[in-house]
Amino acid sequence: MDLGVITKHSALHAKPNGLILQYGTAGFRTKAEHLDHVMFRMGLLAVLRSKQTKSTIGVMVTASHNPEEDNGVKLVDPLGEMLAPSWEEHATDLANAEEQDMQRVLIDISEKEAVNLQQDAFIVIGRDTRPSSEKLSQSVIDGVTVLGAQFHDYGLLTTPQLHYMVYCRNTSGQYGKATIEGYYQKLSKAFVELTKQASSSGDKYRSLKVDCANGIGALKLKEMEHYFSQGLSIQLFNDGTKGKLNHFCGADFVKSHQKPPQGMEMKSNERCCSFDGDADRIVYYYHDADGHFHLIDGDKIATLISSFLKELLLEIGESLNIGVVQTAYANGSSTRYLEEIMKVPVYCTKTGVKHLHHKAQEFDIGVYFEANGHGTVLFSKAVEMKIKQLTKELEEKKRKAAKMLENIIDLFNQAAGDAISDMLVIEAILALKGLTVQQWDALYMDLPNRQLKVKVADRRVISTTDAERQAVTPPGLQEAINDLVKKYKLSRAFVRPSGTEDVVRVYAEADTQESADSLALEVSLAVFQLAGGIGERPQPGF
Ligand code: NG1
Ligand code: ZN
Repeated sequence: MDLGVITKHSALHAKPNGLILQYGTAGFRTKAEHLDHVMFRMGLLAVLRSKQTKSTIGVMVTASHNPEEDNGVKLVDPLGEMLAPSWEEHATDLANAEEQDMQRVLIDISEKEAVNLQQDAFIVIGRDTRPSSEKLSQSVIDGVTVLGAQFHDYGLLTTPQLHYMVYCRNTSGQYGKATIEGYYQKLSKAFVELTKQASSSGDKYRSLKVDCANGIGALKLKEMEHYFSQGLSIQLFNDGTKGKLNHFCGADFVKSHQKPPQGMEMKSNERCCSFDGDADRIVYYYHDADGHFHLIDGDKIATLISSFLKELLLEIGESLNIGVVQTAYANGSSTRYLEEIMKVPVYCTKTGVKHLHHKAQEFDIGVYFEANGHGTVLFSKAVEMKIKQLTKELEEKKRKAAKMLENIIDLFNQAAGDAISDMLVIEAILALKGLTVQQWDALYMDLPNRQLKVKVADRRVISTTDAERQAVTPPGLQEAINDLVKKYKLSRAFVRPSGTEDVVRVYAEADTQESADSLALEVSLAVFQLAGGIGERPQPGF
């Protein structure tokens, strides 16, 4: 390491005095104008991680569903996974080091992690469509080159596409080609093969309306559309030509407001979906004939997918170990349906896909989705090999099912939750089963629920256990929640500090919307009182 050169370049990406940031659930995220030094330093850190793992490391510049003014950055580990926890700490230390301490922190990390500085390093970089992203990704590149590493800048990519590139490069092309065409070809080939099997009982003409949150998803779907147009026709809305990123649109808006995005023309019973700003989340929805809005969230996506996978496994006569992973935000009805009706084991982890991803790896087939629509399905290597084998061995009918499974394995992004890949799987399953969006929705009825945010002086006063379903501190809070929950039917509530916003999140569900709203408000007031609320007290009316 040429420390002199690093110091000189670092001064061009000076850290604002006193600014402290945390590598959170999804990397660093804040106002774009505060992130230049973080980008430079994450470029440096990515190089160290690459040298240590002797693998390609990814750096993605995005703030997902946050407002356009924000930005963020996260590192992608060798198999397309989120950064290892010890390195998240290094990221936080490095981002927060004052200018004069930066060198020492870099050396400390290298020593602690036994990084061989002579080792070659390779970094791949992607960015979303935010106005600030191009310049910020240049700062990442500055950090990478100062440490003498090689890199490839993919430019505009969805977050899951960058994960895909990292995964491909570290498996010597076995997973797929590490190019944008490679991604399009792999997914659309599997999709077209899969949907060819659909009988004519389904909708003859498969079409879907997609709200792209005015983000990167629009660009990439436009590029990809003609690869899969045989199986599906899509109509894009909020494609970034007019509106602002994530503003009154996108998966996060639709899920949290439980209403359609602006800028989308919905007719009754038409199947619609929304991506978020970096296209790693997807939710579906429709208006019924009475004009009522129906949301089909990540839980119902997981249910559709796991029931289809179970059917295929039954068909080929394989009893593989399949598990569904959720978080505390999963609707109670979905958990009950999966466990009691479908007889699939369900596991709950802490919020944040890295926790779900990790748990899902324990199964032959691990289906994981956050309620907000972020998820995928992981297949163990052994299962993948076995299915490949079965496509050659079995008798006709079974072979067909095995072939479908093989296509599904190819279609799911094994490196990360991916709105494009999830959309294609869902569309294929609906076509194969001849299901309408209403029939899918009718699998079970969601329990009415409400999510609220409470501002407190320091959200770290709240600590939790049992996959965030119980508050350990501050004292008395869990008891208060327990008492409130008892007042309502089919009720459940929990609170946790957000990993991406400076707020405490409150979740409540109950038998009616009024009860869920009222429980959420009462729990918010308890948080406000017992956890140091600031500003206005939580008020009724959402
Ligand atoms: P936080 O802010 O920690 O609740 C949110 C989402 C997560 C995850 C991350 C990363 C909810 C309730 N929380 O985390 O599920 O997606 O953002 O983007 O949806
Ligand atoms: Zn996202």
